Amino acid sequence: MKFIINKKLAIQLISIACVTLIITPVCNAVVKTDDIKTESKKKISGINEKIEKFNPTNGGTEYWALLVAVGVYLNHPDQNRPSMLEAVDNLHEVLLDSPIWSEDHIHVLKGEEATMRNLIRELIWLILKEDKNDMSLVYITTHGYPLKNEDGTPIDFPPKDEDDGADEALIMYEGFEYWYGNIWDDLLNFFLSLLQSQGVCLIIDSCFSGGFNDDPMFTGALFDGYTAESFSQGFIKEVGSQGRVVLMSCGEDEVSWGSIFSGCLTQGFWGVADLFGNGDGINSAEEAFNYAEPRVKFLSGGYQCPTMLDLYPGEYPVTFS
Ligand SMILES: [Ca+2]
Ligand SMILES: [Ca+2]
Ligand SMILES: [Ca+2]
Ligand SMILES: [Ca+2]
Repeated sequence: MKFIINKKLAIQLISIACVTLIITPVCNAVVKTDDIKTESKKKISGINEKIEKFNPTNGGTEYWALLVAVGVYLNHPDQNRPSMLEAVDNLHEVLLDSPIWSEDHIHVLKGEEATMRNLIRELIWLILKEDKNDMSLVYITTHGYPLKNEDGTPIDFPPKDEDDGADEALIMYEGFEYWYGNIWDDLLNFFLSLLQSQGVCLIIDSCFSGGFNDDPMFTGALFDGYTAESFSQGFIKEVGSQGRVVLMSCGEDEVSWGSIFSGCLTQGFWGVADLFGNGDGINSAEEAFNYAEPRVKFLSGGYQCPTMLDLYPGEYPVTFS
């Protein structure tokens, strides 16, 4: 089991262990964790087999990631959130600790570089790189908000898909200055739907992130008669049937506090998710969410309830313990 970590992660893990002791409804939580660790170690012999199965150089499955943290905002320093920049670095580091990830398959966009223009450019990079036996992960953390007119009425751009009448948007570096500096859920979904990957994991840590629970496009009745090609004018190849899992830091009508959700997920991907999960040596997106959800609720005093849309068959592997 790969337990090479930096001090920051060690501190976070210790913190989460303390929280676990508080909120786990059993008094022998430490003993239980040790037992799970022992059990998990026994399975290390089988880990090579699993790595082989997901090995990019073996089965042709490559793992691609686009990690985005805005965290600073043009002419609006009061909105800056340094924790977002730390969160993306920690996630990046944890992914690289796992043998299925390589540096040249991960692009990180952060701070002043995290403009709308660069986001689109990087999404196109991802679309051009991946293919249908690959896995793609997109992580975005920034401020979020529901789209509204000046008079406060909600805006739902086509497709009209909002029960609450408002699409959700994410603020990029220039987004507090220029409305076109932001990306809304339909547009992000459009780009993600162009991915051929067999598995797509989208993680959003922002206020109102629960609104990013959209089904992939080009598969529902709404788009019958259309193909990705007719939208993109030949820009992209065919779109495969995509299994998607979306991890969102809160509900559609809630705010997110700090980077609690990102921190818990990253601890999960570091190895804790599988310890609290099925112990098969793989930290899946679903396990990381199940680990993070109660802890985020607790740490936010119940005001932040993470949500998940799981359209991925089985569990989406993110890292190996
Ligand atoms: Ca919409
Ligand atoms: Ca909405
Ligand atoms: Ca939405
Ligand atoms: Ca697992």
